[in-house]
Amino acid sequence: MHDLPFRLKGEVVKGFGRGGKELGIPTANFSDYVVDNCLPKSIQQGIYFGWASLNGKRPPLKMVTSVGWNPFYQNTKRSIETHILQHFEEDFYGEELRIVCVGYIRDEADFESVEELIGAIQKDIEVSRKALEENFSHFKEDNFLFDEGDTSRN
Ligand code: ADP
Ligand code: RBF
Ligand code: MG
Repeated sequence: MHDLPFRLKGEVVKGFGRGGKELGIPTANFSDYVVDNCLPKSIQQGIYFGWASLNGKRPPLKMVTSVGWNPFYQNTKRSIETHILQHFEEDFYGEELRIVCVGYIRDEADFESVEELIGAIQKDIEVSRKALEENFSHFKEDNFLFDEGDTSRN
């Protein structure tokens, strides 16, 4: 049913501005070009987990990605947003994000309150962390993530 894994790369752009940071969960957004042209047609909206890299460099980073219309906010545009499971001191807008989505967690949902949305996302993060440490750890070596040959970039 889900055509996994699927892979995407693109520049990190500004999102809706209301901001995952407001929720305490920043998300690096892919551009409309990537959303409209690079997502395999068979991929349904929902929450996926997998591995990411920035600028083709190590280390591989655990991530969780939301694909869809964010029903809680009633967005009219589909978005693809990746939360990396680690703290960054600085923003990385403009950098190249690559992701390999290896597992599907759930469909996007609507919620009664922002607290419930945050709770659901925190649960997704814990499910992802565990799955990536256990059954899906080998995908962190996926060739798509790294420019190994180009030593000037490592
Ligand atoms: P926007 O609406 O512009 O996407 P967000 O509030 O979602 O704003 O913040 C996203 C930005 O925060 C990312 O583009 C990135 O530069 C930065 N950021 C910092 N830490 C993380 C993280 N752990 N995961 C994803 N993005 C992060
Ligand atoms: N938005 C929704 O409207 N419904 C969801 O079920 C939902 N789940 C998410 C799960 C994860 C792991 C992440 C990172 C985001 C999710 N979002 C969801 C998107 C969230 O509303 C969005 O990141 C913020 O609005 C900032 O753009
Ligand atoms: Mg965002």
